[in-house]
Amino acid sequence: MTVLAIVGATGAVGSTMIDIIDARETVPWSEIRLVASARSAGKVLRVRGEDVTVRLLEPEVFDGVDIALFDVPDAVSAEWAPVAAARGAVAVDNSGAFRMDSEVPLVVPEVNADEAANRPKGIIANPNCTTLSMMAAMGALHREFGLTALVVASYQAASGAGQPGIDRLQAELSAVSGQDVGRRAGDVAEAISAAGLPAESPFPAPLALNVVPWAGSLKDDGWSSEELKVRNESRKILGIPDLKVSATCVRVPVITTHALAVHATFAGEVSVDAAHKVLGAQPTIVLRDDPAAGQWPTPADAVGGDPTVVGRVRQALDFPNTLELFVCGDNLRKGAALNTYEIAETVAATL
Ligand code: 2RA
Repeated sequence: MTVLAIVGATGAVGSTMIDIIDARETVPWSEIRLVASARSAGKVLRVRGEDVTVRLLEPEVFDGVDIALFDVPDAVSAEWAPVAAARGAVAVDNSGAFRMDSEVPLVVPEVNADEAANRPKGIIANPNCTTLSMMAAMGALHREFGLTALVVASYQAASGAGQPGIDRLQAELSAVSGQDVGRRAGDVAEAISAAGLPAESPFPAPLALNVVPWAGSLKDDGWSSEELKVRNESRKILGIPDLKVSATCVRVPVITTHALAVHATFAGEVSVDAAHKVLGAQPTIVLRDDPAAGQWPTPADAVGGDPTVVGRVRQALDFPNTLELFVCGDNLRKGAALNTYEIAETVAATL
C-alpha cells in the first residue's frame, strides 16, 4: 500500500504528471492524492480513469502519504516539503528551494539514482528543466569520457514560465498573426499592445517573432539565476564540483521543449562515432543525427515525448577534446514532471 500525493496537481507540470501516470501500464500506488491551494481545492480531475477531488494543502493531507511530489513555487515548497517529510513522506521537490542544499540529493535517475537513498531531510530535489534537458546526454558521455568543461546556450520554451507563459505566447502569436510586423524596431510590441494584451508579461520583452536573452532573475555581475542554475546543478548532478561551466540562457517562441547547444570538453579526444555509440546505447536518448538526410533534433520532434533527442554531434574544429551537440528535451516532461515521477518510482521500489 504505497500512497502518492501530488502537490500542485492543477498546474502545467502537475497536469503533465497526471498524463504521465495515466500512460503508465502499471503504477505502484494504492492511492493517488491530489493536493492544491485553496484556489483549486475541490476541483475534480480524472486520474487513471477515476475522478479524484483535489484536496487542500494542509498538514493533515500528508498523513499516510509515502511519497509527496511538489510542483509548486519555491516559497510553497520551502514551507511545505518539510511538513510532508515531518509527517513521514519522502518529498520529491521540483522547485528551486532545495536543489543546492548539501543535505538534499539532486537526482536524475539515469545519472545518479543511487543518491536518492541518501536523503537526511527526507527531501529529494528535481533539477531545473534547462539543466535536465542535457543531463541524460552529459551523464552518459561523462561516464565514458570524463567531462571537464561545458559551454551551453539554451533556447527555452515559453512553458518554462508555466501556464502563464504558454497563455502569453499564444496571445502574442494571435496578436501578430497576419500583421506586417518584424521590419521595424518596436512594431511587434505595438501590435501586441494594439491587440489589448496587458503590458505585464511573464517575459521581459515580446516573445512572438523574437528571442529574449533572459530567463530567471538578475544575479551578481549580470548573470541570470537560470544561468547559475545550469552551472551549479550540472556540477552537483554529475558529481564534478570543479566542472567548468558557462551558460547563456535565451527564451524563444516555442511553446514546449527546451533546446541546448552544448560545447562539451572531455579529458581526451572523443570521436563522433564513439559519442554516437554511447548516446545510442542510452535508453532515454533518441539519436537523430544525419544532417545529409535532414535529420537533427528540433523541439517539434521532442515535444510530448519522454526521450531527450540528441544530434548535430561534431568534433569542434579548433577546440581539442571538445564535442558540439544539440539536445532537445520536453521541459514539462523530462524537464519536470517525468523526472520527478521517475524519482518517485525509484524511491517506491525501495519502500
Ligand atoms: C524556465 N527553467 O524555463 C525555467 C523553469 N523552471 O523558465
